Amino acid sequence: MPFQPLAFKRLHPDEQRQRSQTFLEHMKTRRTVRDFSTEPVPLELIANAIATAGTAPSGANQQPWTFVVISNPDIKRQIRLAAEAEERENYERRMSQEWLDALAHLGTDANKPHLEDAPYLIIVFVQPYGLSIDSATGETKHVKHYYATESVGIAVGMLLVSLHQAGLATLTHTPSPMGFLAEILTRPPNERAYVVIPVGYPAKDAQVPVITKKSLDEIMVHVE
Ligand code: IYR
Repeated sequence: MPFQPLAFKRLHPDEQRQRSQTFLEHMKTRRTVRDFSTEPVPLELIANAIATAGTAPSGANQQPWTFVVISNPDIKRQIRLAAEAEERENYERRMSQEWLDALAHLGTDANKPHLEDAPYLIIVFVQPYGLSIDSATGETKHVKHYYATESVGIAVGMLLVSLHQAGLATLTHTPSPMGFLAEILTRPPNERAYVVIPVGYPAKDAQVPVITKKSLDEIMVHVE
């Protein structure tokens, strides 16, 4: 495997501080949105965000992800109906009272109009293994992917940051179980749905719950 010199631009300490502070302030304004406008979004912004996610580090650089972008109204409707059916089971039967209590302050329920309202749904799939054709035998081989779920988690984080940076709103939605997504989208057998991300502009009257994030003191431990 060939190596090459790292292209790395060293920044002035003042610029480092400035950039990191500005970025933090911008990221503090990101909120999960559940009320979407139907206003269209340029596909280029979605494509750039996915390309950004594709720069993520991954186990053995295997890049075990697929991002399916849906704008087709019929497919969005199918996904909404299937997701709502699963979520009704969740809210009415499968989720424990403890889980429902933990969620109550977010005001969520089994109705998912955002799955149709948002101009785009990005369905992220994880590939626990890859498929390759053995050139000698012609047989399909399974190639194990290492740290696939961790890798996709990192890529999704970068996707959300890119979409926020582009002035778009997102929702990280994990209907459970998610098997219906691979079915509706006829994905290959080595892909498992990981998360559904409606993307668009917030509805004019969008409301978000009043929540706080843990302070730095609570989440950072410095071992000197
Ligand atoms: N998937 C369900 C329930 C849900 C679960 C968690 I954990 C949340 O942070 C939010 C919702 C739903 O989407 O309604």
